[in-house]
Amino acid sequence: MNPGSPIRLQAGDALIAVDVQNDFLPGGSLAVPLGDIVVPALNRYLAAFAARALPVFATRDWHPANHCSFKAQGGIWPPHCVAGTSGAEFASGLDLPAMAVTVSKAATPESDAYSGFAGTDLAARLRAGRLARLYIGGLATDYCVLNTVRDALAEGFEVLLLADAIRAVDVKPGDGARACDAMLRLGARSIRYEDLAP
Ligand code: VGL
Ligand code: ZN
Repeated sequence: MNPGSPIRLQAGDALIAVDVQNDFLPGGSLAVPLGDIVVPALNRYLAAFAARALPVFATRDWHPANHCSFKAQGGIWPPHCVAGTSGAEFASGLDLPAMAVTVSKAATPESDAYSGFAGTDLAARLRAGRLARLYIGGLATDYCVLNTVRDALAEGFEVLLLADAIRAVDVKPGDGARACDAMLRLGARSIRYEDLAP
């Protein structure tokens, strides 16, 4: 349910595809349950952005092989998204435009970063492009999407959470739903593709 007028894509809008990488998809080393549904879901938004020549950013986990979040180093995750491996590649079916800006994060052994804003120039790039309203979807709802949305709001951006283009890890059942609640409480608006003006 999303009362209100249809959303018109406009100058100042940007799409942020969070960590749509092979290791987070079925068959990957840290597969998000049904994570692959975000690919066709995001592709619809990507087509709408492409039709209006609006900018797209794609964040990616870009870990060294000895990253602190991996179990061998005392972290909680299996190795995933090791820089330069096929698991770290964006999903091949994701229709990223040639102009998409890639934002790599958590690229040193000691730094973990769930947020696309943490230790990156994402905020500066968005401001330089006079981008104010961010459409955010991808993986995973309860980690990188949650933290990216939280930082985006803290940085003063308006956030439209793409409710039909996110999936959760759900280490604990309900984590994804709780993350969604938290994002809405912080000021994000939850939208679905059908809420866009044709
Ligand atoms: C993520 C777990 C570990 C994510 C990244 O992209 O949500 N989750 N690293
Ligand atoms: Zn990671």
